[in-house]
Parts: sequence; C-alpha cells; structure tokens
Amino acid sequence: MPKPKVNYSLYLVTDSTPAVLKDPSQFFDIVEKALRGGVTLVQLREKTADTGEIIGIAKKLHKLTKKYEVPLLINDRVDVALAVGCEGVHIGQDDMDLETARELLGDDKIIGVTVSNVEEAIKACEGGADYLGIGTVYATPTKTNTKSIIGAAGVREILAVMDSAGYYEKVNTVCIGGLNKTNIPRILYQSQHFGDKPRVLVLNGVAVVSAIMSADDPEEASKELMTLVNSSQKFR
Ligand code: TZP
Ligand code: MG
Repeated sequence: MPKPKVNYSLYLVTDSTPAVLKDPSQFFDIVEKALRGGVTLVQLREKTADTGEIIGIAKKLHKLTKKYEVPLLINDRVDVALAVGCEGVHIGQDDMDLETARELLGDDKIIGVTVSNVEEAIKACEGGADYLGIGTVYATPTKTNTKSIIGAAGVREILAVMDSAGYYEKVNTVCIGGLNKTNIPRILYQSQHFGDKPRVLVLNGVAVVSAIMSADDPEEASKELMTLVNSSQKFR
C-alpha cells in the first residue's frame, strides 16, 4: 500500500489516564465523536498498558479510524504499529532512532518525530521524517516531563530554519502542548510573521490531547478546533 496522503490539520493524540479521561470506559466513544467532529489524524499514546493490551486497543482503534478513513499512528512503539498494520508511528528523541524505525516500517508508513529545537528538527528532516511534532509549545498538565517549553518563538525559529534549509515545503509540521481554542489561532497566526522577512510560514496543523479528550462534547470541540485551523490554513 502506498504511503497515505495525510491531512495534519487536527491531530488527536489519545490519553486514557484519569487526569484526562474521567471515565476510561468512554475511550472509544470519545475517539469516535472526535472522528465525527472531523479530526484528520489519530495517535494512540498509551504509556501504562502492557504490550498485549496496547495491541488490543490499537486493533480496535484502527477499525474505528479506518471507518472514517483517518490514519492511525502509534506513539513510541514500532512493534505495535507493525503488529497492527496501521499507518505509522510517532517517536520521541528517547525512542527508537528514525533510521531504524524507517528500516523496520519501510517507506510507505508515516513516521513523525518530536522536536523541540532547531538541531533536532534538521536532523529529523535529513533523516526522512514525514512530519515533525514541534513542542512542547505551552506548559500542560498532560505531559509534565517535557524537555522544554518553547513557546511560539521556539516554533517560529524552527520553521524559519526549516525554510532556509529547504525543508519547509517537504516536511510537514504540527505543534503540540497546551493548545486550545484560545491559543490555536495565536500560534498559527504568530507563525506567519518573521520580523522583517516577508515570507509567510504556517504549520500544517495542531495536535491536541485534553482539548478534545477532556471536552464535555468531543464532537463539538473537534468541529470548533477544525474551523479555527482551517481559517489559518488558507495562508499556507
Ligand atoms: N507532547 C508534548 S506536550 C504533550 C505531548 C504528548 C501533551 C499535550 O497535551 P495537551 O492536553 O494537548 O496539552
Ligand atoms: Mg516517546
């Protein structure tokens, strides 16, 4: 199967811990509501379950995402992605290296890499990442062991260097960390201004956990976020 064309606009990253998900039995229901609301990409991020459990969850989730024709990526675990046959993985700086992940998964799978500075970003671009997850943008209770909070300025710096190095058009970008309906327009908007440089640079999308997983109405929340992202994407 050729590499799927991915729409990165609104990327749901799951979390089933009690801090995010008040009722764990609602997990699949919430993801389905998010899919109905228009999320364009889903990542299973499951840090505590054992391998057998994760594979079980991933298989069920993949059935669901396929119904909505949305790609499913697995956080950290190349083995789980291979076992399930889903569309790819998201790896952090402390996970399997990109080269090995690519060897195992082949060219047809999606590989995203977390980056929080210019060096990591260029290395991931050179190594053939399909997209960069840039962050952590803002401090968030969902992930407290973050290496660094980079703010909008950190995102802009990474995009600017990717642009000079010729990777802006080639490698997709999303940002993550503390994003919600209030700051999403701001992070996308600020990313369009580079001091006196007239170049307009915009992210391909935003990744959120709690703005959808903890919402009273995940379908409505997804629709609202999608509208915000779409209104900024027209600049790209
Ligand atoms: N990586 C950096 S921040 C984060 C991850 C997985 C969690 C983001 O969660 P939220 O609830 O969208 O701030
Ligand atoms: Mg990781």
